[in-house]
Amino acid sequence: MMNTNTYSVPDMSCAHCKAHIEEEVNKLTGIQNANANPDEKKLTVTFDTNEVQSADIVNAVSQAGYTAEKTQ
Ligand SMILES: [Cu+2]
Repeated sequence: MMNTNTYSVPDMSCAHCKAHIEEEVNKLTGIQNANANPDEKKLTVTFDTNEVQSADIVNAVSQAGYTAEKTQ
């Protein structure tokens, strides 16, 4: 099943952060779309729940060096 989650990423501040976060999240299997917005400090991810879980997305953002908290 496809699901879209939104995460708060308070320490994301510029286009470099955006690119880095999106790259790490897109490495996961099952990601359909990852869009990081540095102005709103928000990450929106659409993913297949059969292949990847929200915790994996949070971990990928951690790998990039940022903190993500699920907001919806
Ligand atoms: Cu940055």
